[in-house]
Amino acid sequence: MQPTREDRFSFGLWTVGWPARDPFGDATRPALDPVESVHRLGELGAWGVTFHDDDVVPFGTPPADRERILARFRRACDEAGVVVPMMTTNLFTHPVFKDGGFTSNDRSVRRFALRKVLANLDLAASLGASTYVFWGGREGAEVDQGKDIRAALDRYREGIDLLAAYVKEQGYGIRFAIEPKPNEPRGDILLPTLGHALAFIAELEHGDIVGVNPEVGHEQMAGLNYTSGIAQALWAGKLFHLDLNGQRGVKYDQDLVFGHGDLINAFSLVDLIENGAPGGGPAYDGPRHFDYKPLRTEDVAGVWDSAAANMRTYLLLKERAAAFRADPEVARALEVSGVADLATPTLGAGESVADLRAADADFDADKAGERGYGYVRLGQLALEHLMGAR
Ligand SMILES: [Mn+2]
Repeated sequence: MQPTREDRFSFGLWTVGWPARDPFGDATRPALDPVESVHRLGELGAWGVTFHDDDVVPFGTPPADRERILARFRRACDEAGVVVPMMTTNLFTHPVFKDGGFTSNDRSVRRFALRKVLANLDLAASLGASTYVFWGGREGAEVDQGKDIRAALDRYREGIDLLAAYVKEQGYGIRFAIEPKPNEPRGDILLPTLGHALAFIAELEHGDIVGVNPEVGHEQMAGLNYTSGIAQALWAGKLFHLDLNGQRGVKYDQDLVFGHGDLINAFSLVDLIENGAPGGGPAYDGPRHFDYKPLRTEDVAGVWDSAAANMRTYLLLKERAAAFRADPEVARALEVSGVADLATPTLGAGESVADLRAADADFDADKAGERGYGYVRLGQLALEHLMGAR
């Protein structure tokens, strides 16, 4: 179960680097040097690190210091054999962003936010990142009367389209991934779910290079099925990145270790992305990115234990999912449930509405209604493989 670079595991520097300050208490751990985090993650078997601009170069750093900090960081990545597959912007910590970045009611703030992203896009391209994430944690409101949501979506679209056009002009080869979240830190956040984000992307001028970065906990905070949402993102050709973690039900954003929440859903997720391509094999070949927080109760040794736990859980689920797929009893149960039958188009080739109306005269609704679909048996087989009982 030793992770390798081929597993494409990546971590946000803000995850292991979180000093565990929360709204009720002070930091319980020292701040980590990003250079140390790069080395430690590389030793644990991670393939990549990701970061917000301010995670590596603190907000307001003078240009000369910025270059020195970045040179040291690049050297650490080279030495550790770790790549930077994704980058993002912090448009939420500084007080200037309290009413949002792209959708602040203050136009001067919106213009500043765009300049901050532009600068970091240049850095992302120079570090070889191929994905740029947009999590709009402050793009939202608490007071319905205080935010014109239609105007906010106009400004959101204006911002994303401007930045996407810039990336195309520069030939950076970067794709954008929008990360939905229903609430926290704002009372209500724009693009609260994966579905809202997909609908927004369809309205963009440069939507061809814009997809989604769904996070386990964020969808589950809205009571939604993460695996099902990921399947729709794949169906739409928009799964550009994903954030793995754990969440236990509809409550604040827990950012638990992957699998330390809804484990059954984590199992179906790994099965989908590893084995869900038509005919089998991985349905998603992008980074397996962990966006979690080591518990506030952990010391620095516990931070690295928790980082390793994410990867180990993923690999165990991958192994269990392979066993599930290889089990002949599972194959029989899938057949009883008619899972593969859903791939057959409902109308035959060339069949018209008139043909449809005329056909199946002997269809007996009462008889068809008697069929059992055997889903409980299928679910139990999945559970037993997950538990190592088969
Ligand atoms: Mn989260």
